[in-house]
Amino acid sequence: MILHDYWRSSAAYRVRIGLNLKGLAYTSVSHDLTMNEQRDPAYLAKAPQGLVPALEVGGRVLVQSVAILEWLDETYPNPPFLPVDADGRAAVRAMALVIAADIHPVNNLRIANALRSDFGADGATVVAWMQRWMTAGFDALEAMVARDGGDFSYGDAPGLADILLVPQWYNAERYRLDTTPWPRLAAVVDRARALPAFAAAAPERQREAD
Ligand SMILES: N[C@@H](CCC(=O)N[C@@H](CS)C(=O)NCC(=O)O)C(=O)O
Repeated sequence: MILHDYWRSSAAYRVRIGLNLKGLAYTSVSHDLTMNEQRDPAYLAKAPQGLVPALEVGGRVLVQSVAILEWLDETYPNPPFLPVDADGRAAVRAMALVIAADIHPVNNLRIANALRSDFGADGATVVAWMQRWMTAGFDALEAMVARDGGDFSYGDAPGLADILLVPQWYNAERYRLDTTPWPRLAAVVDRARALPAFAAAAPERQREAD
């Protein structure tokens, strides 16, 4: 498997965690987002949105981190990323979507660049924007994890919600968001980060990390 990757990409970080949890070996090909390498024509031919991650496997290119994680889970069922019951699956997918659909898309690099170039935002304004949407999402997630969580976001085993939470928490720390309002999320993140699959996927452990 070839993972089109970037050490600091939280969406790629999700897939690194997923691959590690499944015990799958992969080769990482880095696309430096600061150099706009994700827009290279050769990469666009594989991944038309020009975003990382993408996973090349068996002659196909899978894109969109959540779709890749669900494909991994369906293809390699153990350990599972989702609970067995429909209610549990809906709860975990809802947690994951708070991040994947409601926080990350408005905080992505291209959005930050557009705020600067098209709307004249300075660095402090961009950081305030990032923090605002992470705060809204984490407020909701804290309540969801209080209801359904245990050692991890849902129950006592790591799953899809944790795979998305840990990279988003990394972004929160990167943008200096005070995370003390979310003690349950913080506890889950600490527990997850202690697991080898999560630790090995961390941005600072990637070869290209500066
Ligand atoms: N929804 C996509 C988001 C992918 C995405 O936005 N990746 C970011 C890095 S975290 C990226 O490649 N950004 C480059 C850009 O905005 O030009 C997914 O989950 O895979």
